[in-house]
Amino acid sequence: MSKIVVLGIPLDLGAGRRGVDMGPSALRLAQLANALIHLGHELEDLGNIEAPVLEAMKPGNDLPYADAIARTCRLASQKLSRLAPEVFPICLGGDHSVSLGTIPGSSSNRRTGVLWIDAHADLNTPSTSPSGNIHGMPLAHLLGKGDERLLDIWGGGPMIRPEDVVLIGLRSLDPGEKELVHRLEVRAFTMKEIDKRGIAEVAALALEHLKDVERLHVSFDADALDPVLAPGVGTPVPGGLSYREAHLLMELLADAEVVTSLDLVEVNPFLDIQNTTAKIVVEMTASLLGKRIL
Ligand SMILES: [Mn+2]
Repeated sequence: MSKIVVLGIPLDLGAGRRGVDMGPSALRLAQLANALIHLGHELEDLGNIEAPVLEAMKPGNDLPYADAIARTCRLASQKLSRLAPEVFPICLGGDHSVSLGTIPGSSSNRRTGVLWIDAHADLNTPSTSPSGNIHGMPLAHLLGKGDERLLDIWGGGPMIRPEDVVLIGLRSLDPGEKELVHRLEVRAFTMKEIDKRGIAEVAALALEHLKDVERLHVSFDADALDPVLAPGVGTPVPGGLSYREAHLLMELLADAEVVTSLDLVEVNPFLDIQNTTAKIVVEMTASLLGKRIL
């Protein structure tokens, strides 16, 4: 059993649609803590990192809100980096830009692998992004490409190696993201790969690919799930992971006993139906942390 720490990061400045700042509340109200305590884990909730409110800010000219996002992510990273290495952090977003803080913060200064479970690759840079929204850019920055203010969260340059990243659930990429996946040779399992191989084989290949890392961070974007199941997300894309595919992926990751930290991001209760999306994400988390059918 693990010692789990929960940290909310109610940041929505990286997203194009509002409401994802309520994600931490939605996940807590969906009984995240109880679900994990029930499995025998020890859990401490550290509350939320203070995140700026859009209405109280002036957007910058170039990359809107980059300074505020960098500040919030740095606070999250500092808080997480003070945890003992054996503690398992669960970070509640917020939009996916929070991973700019959670991944360096959870790395314990070790070689860290990242399993990015998402409909999108989040591999845009400010120069390739069609929307300019930073939640479509965190993975590119973690790989060392993009805006200095965001790279500076961990002191500049790449935070992780391209060979230590695996993407699962992809079905919507911009041209610049496709180019970066090919150029950096990032291992990417699109929905086509999942349909062809089955999620069990994909999980095994992903784990094999990441076998040399010392820490393994799972960054789970709720929009990886099919929007029929999980409608409470800002950027839904049809044809996502089914209920069982997502559970099986989590169960197989749990069996491997290699995951050391987790993000749960992009849950938007404002766009949801009776908190369904947060409830499913909590179920997925329980599977990742050892809930078994038998
Ligand atoms: Mn994402």
